[in-house]
Amino acid sequence: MDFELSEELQAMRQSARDFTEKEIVPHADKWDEEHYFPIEVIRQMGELGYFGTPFPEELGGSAMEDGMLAQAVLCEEIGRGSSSVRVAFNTQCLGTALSIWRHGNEEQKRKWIPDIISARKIGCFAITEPNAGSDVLALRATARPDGDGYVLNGSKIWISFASRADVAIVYAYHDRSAGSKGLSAFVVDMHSDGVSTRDLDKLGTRSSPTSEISFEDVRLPGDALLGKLGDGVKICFGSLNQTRLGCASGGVGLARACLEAAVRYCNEREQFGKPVGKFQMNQELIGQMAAQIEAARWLTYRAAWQKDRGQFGNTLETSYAKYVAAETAAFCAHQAMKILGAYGYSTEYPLARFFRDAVLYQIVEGTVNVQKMIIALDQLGYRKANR
Ligand code: GRA
Repeated sequence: MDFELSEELQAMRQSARDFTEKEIVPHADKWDEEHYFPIEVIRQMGELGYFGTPFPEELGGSAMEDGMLAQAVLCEEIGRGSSSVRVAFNTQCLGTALSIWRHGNEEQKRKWIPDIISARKIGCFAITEPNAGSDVLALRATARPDGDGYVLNGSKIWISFASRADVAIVYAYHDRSAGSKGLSAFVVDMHSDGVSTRDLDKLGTRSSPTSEISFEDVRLPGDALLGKLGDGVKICFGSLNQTRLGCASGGVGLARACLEAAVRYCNEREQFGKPVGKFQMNQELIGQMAAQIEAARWLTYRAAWQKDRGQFGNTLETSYAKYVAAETAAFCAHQAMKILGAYGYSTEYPLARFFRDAVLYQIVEGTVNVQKMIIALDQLGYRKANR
């Protein structure tokens, strides 16, 4: 066991930290207020290789042995600056390019991966529907086999980046009568006829567009199918198991931003003749926040480290990380708010944004309750999480 990041990863972490300070932190509040999607920053991250760490060089990646750990490290740094921008790790790597890499054929890999991980093309993945949130298999979209290809119909909701996306991984039933074996995954060109989107407003992460998608008789070529017909469940749950890592890392980043804001305030603000950090009630909050962030980060690193050893099916350990990180983000946002008081509640300072964004981590990519259920069913011996 080695608790040290490699020198290469330490350097990457520092460069992502510098990038976040320079390109994200000064603008994140304004972007959020204006619902502005900073696509140019995401393209820059793509050029810097942030989304390509686990991929081979011939596909434009950097083929790092610890490429998934690198995703966790980079995503935490970006998430510290903006929970909206960190979504890009899921749309450009963990939920899109990585699924194509793990399940696609050579032609699909060459066609899509270099453009997605460089962010020349924006990606998204579309699982959730109005009536299928936690209950994934209740989704209703269909991709009816037709000649050489398929005809896609249905609607998706809460899909990050969909309205700006060039490509989507879409989950739809090719045969509803076959139950879970009738679900398939498709790589869909979002500029196809019959695709339309509508942006949805939300409490937080407002510079990450979130949309409904409508697919109306969209003709998909035969090579849109990812893996084999019926591989949809495997690809979908496999992909969620990677995007949950992105959420966990983002949650750790956000929690850190809250801690940093609280520490700064504790040292600067004086009441009753001394800095408020001298009061034990605030020390208790700082101590709890710092310890929980450490715990969440190590769970996240462990899950990433397993994936780097080929254990992409580590649902249990990924759920531990996602669950603890989501609760830590919410906890730290709340505790920091207690410390900053009116300066936290004011929209002139970033803590109000962190507070709104923290809620997201408890909802997306499998709610906190879904993570606890996965863990509990495994513990009770009812359903093994890693399969
Ligand atoms: O027996 P069977 O043939 O029916 O197959 C079952 C099982 O073997 C079936 O799925 C199979 N399966 C798998 N197959 C291959 C399950 N896991 C795997 C796997 N890893 N590989 C049904 O399985 P089940 O265990 O009976 O599942 P369930 O009870 O239907 O559901 C379990 C559970 C609730 C945990 C699951 O559905 C789940 O994880 N739900 C949460 C969904 C979720 O995370 N949604 C997030 C959507 S994406 C998102 O939020 C992003 C938004 C923002 C953004 O775009 O960034």
